[in-house]
Amino acid sequence: MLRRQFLSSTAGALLAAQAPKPPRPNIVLLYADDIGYGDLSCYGAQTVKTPNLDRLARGGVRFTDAHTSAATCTPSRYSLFTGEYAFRKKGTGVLPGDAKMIIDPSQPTLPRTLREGGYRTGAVGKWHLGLGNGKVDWNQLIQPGPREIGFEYSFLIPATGDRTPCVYVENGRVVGLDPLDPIQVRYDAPFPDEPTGKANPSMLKMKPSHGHDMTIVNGISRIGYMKGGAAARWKDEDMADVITQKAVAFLEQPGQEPFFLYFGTQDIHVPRVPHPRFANKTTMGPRGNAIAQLDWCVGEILRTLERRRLLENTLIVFTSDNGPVVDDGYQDEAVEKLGSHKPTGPLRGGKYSNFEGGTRVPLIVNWKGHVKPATSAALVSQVDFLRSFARVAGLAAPGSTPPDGEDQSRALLGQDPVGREFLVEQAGSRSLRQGAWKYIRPSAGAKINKLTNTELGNDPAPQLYDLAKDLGETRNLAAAETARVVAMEAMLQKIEAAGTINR
Ligand code: NG6
Ligand code: CA
Repeated sequence: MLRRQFLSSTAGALLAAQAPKPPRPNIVLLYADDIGYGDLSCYGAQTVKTPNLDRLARGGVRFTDAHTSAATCTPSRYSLFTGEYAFRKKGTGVLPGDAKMIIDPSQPTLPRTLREGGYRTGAVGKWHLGLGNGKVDWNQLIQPGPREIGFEYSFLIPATGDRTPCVYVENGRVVGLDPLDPIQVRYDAPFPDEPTGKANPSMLKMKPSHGHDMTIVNGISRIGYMKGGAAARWKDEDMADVITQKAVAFLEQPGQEPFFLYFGTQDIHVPRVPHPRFANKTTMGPRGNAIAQLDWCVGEILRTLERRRLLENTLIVFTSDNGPVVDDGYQDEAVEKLGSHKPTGPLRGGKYSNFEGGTRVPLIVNWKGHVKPATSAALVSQVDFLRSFARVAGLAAPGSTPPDGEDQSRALLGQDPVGREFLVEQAGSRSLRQGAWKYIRPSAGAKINKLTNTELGNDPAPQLYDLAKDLGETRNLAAAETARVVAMEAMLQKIEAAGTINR
């Protein structure tokens, strides 16, 4: 508060006297979980309708070649906030729910850059970047956390919907915790008197298909164990309402612009337990209904901005953290009721995969009156959001930002049809995109994830695809184009070496 008042009374007055104020849009980053390239009706889905997202896309730029940095959540979010490829830092794979925070508070981050530039910053929803220093006492103030990397306000799902602890954490404190019923969380062994899905399948309202057989919360067994905190445990059915209400409250604070809101939905990650009012929204069961619920959440955000007459002054970005998966560990009829729906659209693979389905996701950028409605084939990556949003906000990117993120603000605003020259995709192996060429580095990993039935794209031989002619990555041209393979492997190594200063 003090800082804001000081800025507005002195520095702000000086600036105002010198030059007309450039528009500094609010930035709302809507970050869905596991939404695939083909999961929205504005990206071709037929069996689910996403009218709010479609409206956002109709009024903005809809990207056809936009990427997360990785094919799973934690590394993608790491890159999103730091502008650094996650492969540069050890320990940035999918985290357990009791992991320490993996972003070093001394690192440059998107929220801190905006906060230091005068933005009010908030994070609501899925975090999955770890909290605390490694030995979190969930009954005390939990830090470091979002505040230490630049979010003034936070209301978090600490890890994932399927991982303990199954409680919300607001500004570092577990919400609704009864001090007489303290919480304990562990991942190494069960608590003797706390029921698990493995030992008590009859207590479950949704059974696991693989894994997910540990502590039972709200009739659903999870990954990880927890004990206590009964009053604080979430109800999955209410989660979308709870986090949307928190996001709306953040947006509604009067006279507090510009703001930056990161809104990370639990939808459509497992367990997929949308509110019963979405029960019959699609014929696809919980996975389809969770997409409908996600669209509702987006609609509530849009309606709030509209009500506050902020649409002309707000850059709204919608995207996902990795590609789609159908059976990700619960018997939720996703496979049985999928029908003709194609979660990856025309792409091969999906979540966890080196193929395009792993990291190519929907991206919609909308800024009423500033962004011309269009479809863009520009190659863009979330690793660029730090530098690009800093530019849009009229701020200098932090000097020590690692080499990965670029200022792609022109591409993101629909003014440059090309975007990046190259980008790295991280899954079991690593891939390099250069224009329409896609090189997948040889890897000894499994070809198929037998649990999720995903083609992982691992192969001991190099793979090279020409996506301009073969978007579905079916014709490996590596043997015919050996020089290109050698050049792309060399370039990948050069990119990897360029960042060794960053751990
Ligand atoms: C996997 C989980 C999966 C999901 C994923 C992380 C099992 C068998 N599978 O290990 O259900 O939680 O991790 O998803 O436990 S992500 O979107 O957060 O990266
Ligand atoms: Ca995810």
